[in-house]
Amino acid sequence: MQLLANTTSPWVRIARIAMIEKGLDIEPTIVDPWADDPRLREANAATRVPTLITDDGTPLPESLLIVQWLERERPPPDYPSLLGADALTTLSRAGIALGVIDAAVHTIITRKVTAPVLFDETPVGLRRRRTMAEGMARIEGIAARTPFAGHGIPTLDAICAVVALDYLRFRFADAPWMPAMPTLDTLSRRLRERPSFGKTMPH
Ligand SMILES: N[C@@H](CCC(=O)N[C@@H](CS)C(=O)NCC(=O)O)C(=O)O
Repeated sequence: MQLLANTTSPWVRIARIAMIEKGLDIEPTIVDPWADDPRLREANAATRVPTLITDDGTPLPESLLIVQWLERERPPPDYPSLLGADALTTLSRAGIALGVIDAAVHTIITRKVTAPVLFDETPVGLRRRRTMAEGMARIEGIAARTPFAGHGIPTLDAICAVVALDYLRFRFADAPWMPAMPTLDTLSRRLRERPSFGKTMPH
């Protein structure tokens, strides 16, 4: 099994955390998706990370498909459930964080082809920023009212929330529009003690 990955992508991190929590702690194969690495291009027509290549050589792109496959291949009770007892609530919460991650990655990628100010201050750039700020404020509110499963095995909502938070701290460190997120910061610090989160911090 091979995981084509890089060290910054939040999508890669979701897949890696899920794999490690399911007992598949394999060393990722680091590739640069922007350099059109031939191994990545062959395995994934979209040339994006993460792309998993299973033991029988089947390429599996898309972080959430990898999560879905893991849940099917390594189901509870032998392995931890990534969906928890209330799958709908878990997925609904995860959906907010995924919107944030998408907006953040979109902003960073668009900056590659335009000057930062040019994109960030455009109507679309401001819309992406609003998604990040509002999405994280909502997740923070939810986490403060009904804690994520931060004490036990993290489910997909906690994984996505912390991946979103750590990615924003990594890419938009001093952004004045970032809401205060004390509950999520605490959750992130606590989960970082787990190898799945600790060894996959963006860098
Ligand atoms: N929906 C995909 C998104 C993957 C993605 O966009 N990966 C980025 C890195 S953050 C990438 O490889 N980009 C290269 C490109 O867009 O050409 C997933 O969930 O895996």
